[in-house]
Amino acid sequence: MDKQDSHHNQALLPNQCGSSHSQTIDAPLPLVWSIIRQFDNPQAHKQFIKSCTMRAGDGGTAGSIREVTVSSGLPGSSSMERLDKLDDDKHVMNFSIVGGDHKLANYSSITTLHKEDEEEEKGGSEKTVVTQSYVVDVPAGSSKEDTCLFADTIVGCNLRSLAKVTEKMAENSVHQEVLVRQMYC
Ligand code: A8S
Repeated sequence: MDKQDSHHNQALLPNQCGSSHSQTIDAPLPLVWSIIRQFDNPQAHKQFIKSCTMRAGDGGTAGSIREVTVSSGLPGSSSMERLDKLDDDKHVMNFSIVGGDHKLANYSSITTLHKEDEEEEKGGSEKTVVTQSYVVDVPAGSSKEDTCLFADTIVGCNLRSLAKVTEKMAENSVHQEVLVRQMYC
């Protein structure tokens, strides 16, 4: 078991639900991390975000608070979110929802990155595994299944969007290198 997996073993209270998602991305870890770590710019990889405004801190330190507004058509419209942890060495980021106009009370999410172990292709592309898990209260009148299904759908969309964005960036930087080599070698 990987050391980082311990981050994803969050204890659940009886009125809570949660789950964990992993996504393998065909892009190097530093690139993926550079996108994830931008607490003040979640729209760089998340879907459904209309705007993000910092309400406290600069987004680079724990305690920073952002207010996001989301696309219409979703059950919520805005969310106040606090950065709990941003570890540039271990590649761990942790945030909690602390308010807003939606049903995800006490939502807390943790994202960790690690390099995919692949011995096969040396000099080939580097892959990154992103694991994101969350815990959230089940609202009165709702079931665990429905609450998790909703959060899982959003988390899944966001992870696929992160993969798409960073894979495109990785691909472009390879093209760039080829161009530079063609010009100078
Ligand atoms: C995240 C995860 C989630 C965000 C949810 C689950 C949310 O931003 C959206 C719609 C809602 O109704 C709730 O990592 C809320 O952001 C997209 C506004 C919180």
